[in-house]
Amino acid sequence: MPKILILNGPNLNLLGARQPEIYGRETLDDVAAACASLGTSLGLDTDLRQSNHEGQLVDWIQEARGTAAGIVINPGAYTHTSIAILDALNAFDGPVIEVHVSNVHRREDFRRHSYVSLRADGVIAGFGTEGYTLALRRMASLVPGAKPG
Ligand code: CA2
Repeated sequence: MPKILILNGPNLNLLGARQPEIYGRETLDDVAAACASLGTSLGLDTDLRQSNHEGQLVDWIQEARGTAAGIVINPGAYTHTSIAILDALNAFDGPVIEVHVSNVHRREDFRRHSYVSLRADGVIAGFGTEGYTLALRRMASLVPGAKPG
């Protein structure tokens, strides 16, 4: 089955633990389980990872060349700062979907700019953690060998 790498940046390990009014009550483990289950019905293997370190995220994106068919990424605050993550994504050939749990356009101005959006094939924001499964459904339409619903 084609593999989709689901990457998460800094502080997203705190999902479900703090600020539920912004980020909801689901944990990243809940997201991983929901993606794995949906992935099975879509014919996609999923691999969800989180790191607080920019270089680790860059390493995983580089590793995805040749091992993953697509990347779903919530880069956390690196969304707004990281040219390194943008460069790494530009070296990846498959589809890239950017996810934000919160509606970044209804928050501080600095959250409205995303380096990653310069590369992303699509952006999902403000749908809570459901954004990850929505991204996976879109991946099933974009990746050869999947079973779109
Ligand atoms: O809305 C998103 O998904 C963000 O990518 C989350 C980032 C933020 O810097 C982006 O602007 C938008 C922050 C992730 C922090 O996650 C937490 C989750 C629960 C509690 C505290 C932080």
